[in-house]
Amino acid sequence: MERCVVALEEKIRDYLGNLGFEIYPFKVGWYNEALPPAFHLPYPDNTLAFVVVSIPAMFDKAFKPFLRNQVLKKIRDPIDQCISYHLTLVKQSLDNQQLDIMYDYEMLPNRKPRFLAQTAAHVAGAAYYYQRKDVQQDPWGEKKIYGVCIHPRYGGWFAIRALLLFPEVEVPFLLRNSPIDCVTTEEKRITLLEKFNFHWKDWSYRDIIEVKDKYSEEQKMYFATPPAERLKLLNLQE
Ligand code: B12
Repeated sequence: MERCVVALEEKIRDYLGNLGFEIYPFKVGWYNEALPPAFHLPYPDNTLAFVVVSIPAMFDKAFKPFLRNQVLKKIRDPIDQCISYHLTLVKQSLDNQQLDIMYDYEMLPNRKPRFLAQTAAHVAGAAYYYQRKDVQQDPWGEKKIYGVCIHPRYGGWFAIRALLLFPEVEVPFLLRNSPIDCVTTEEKRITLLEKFNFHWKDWSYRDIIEVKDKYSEEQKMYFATPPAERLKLLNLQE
C-alpha cells in the first residue's frame, strides 16, 4: 500500500510539477482535528488527501498556454477554468481511482467555504498559517484580523487552489511534515498581519521573507484587475 501511495503521488507531481503547481499529502484527520465539526471534511481520518498550490511559474507554464489552446467559457474566471482543466486531466489519468476534487472558491449551501485552504496548507506542511494568536502582544483591539500563510520559498507569492481527496485510499502510516516557520519574530509577524489585513493591495505582505520567485509585472497586473474585467484585459471580449 505504501508503495502504491508513493507511485500515486509521483504520478500527480510529474503532471502538475511542470505546470507550476506543488502538491503536499496529508490525512483528513490532521485537518479535521484543527477545526470545529462545522468545517470537517466528510471522510474517515486516515483518508489520503493532497493540497494543491500554484507558484509564480503557473502563470507562464499553465495559464498562458491554456488561454492559447482552449475555448474559454465567458462566465467563469479563466484561472479557475485553467486549474479545473488540469485537475480534471489528472483525474482522468488515474483510470479507475476514485478522486474527489474541491476548489478553493467553492461554497457550501450554508455559505461556508467547502474547505479552509489555509488550515489545509498548514497541516500538510506546505505553508505556515500565521494567525492573530501567533502574536503575543496583540495591538489590534476589537479589529478583525485575518490570518495568512507564508510559503518558505515563495513567501506570499502563491495561492492555495484545491484539495484532491482519495476516498478509497487509507494512509495510517503517513508521516507528518510540519510547515516551516519562516516568520519567527513577534515584530515580523505583526508586520505581516498588518500588511495582509490593511495593505494587501500593495503586494508587500508577499515579500515578508526573501523569495526564490515572484509574480511578474504581467501576472500582477492580471491579478490586480477585478475578475469581471479580466477577459477584456486578455482581449477575449469585445
Ligand atoms: Co481571502 N484569501 N483574501 N478573503 N479567502 C483566502 C484566505 C486564500 C486562502 C485564497 C487562496 O489562496 N486561494 C488567500 C490567502 C492565501 C494565504 O494565506 N497566503 C486569500 C487572499 C490572498 C485574500 C486577499 C489578499 C485578496 C486576494 O488577493 N484574493 C484578501 C486579504 C484579506 C483582506 O481583506 N485584507 C482576502 C479577502 C478575503 C475576504 C473577502 C475579506 C474574505 C474573508 C477572509 C477570511 O475570513 N479569512 C475571504 C475569504 C472568505 C476567503 C476564503 C474563500 C475563505 C476563508 C474563510 O472563510 N475562512 C479563502 C479560500 C478558502 O479557504 N477556501 C480565501 C473562515 C475562517 C473562519 O477561517 O480564520 O482560518 P479561519 O479560522 C479557522 C482557523 O483559525 C482554525 O479554526 C478556525 C475555524 O474555526 N484553527 C486553526 C483554529 N486553531 C488552529 C490552529 C492551527 C494550527 C490551524 C492550522 C488552524
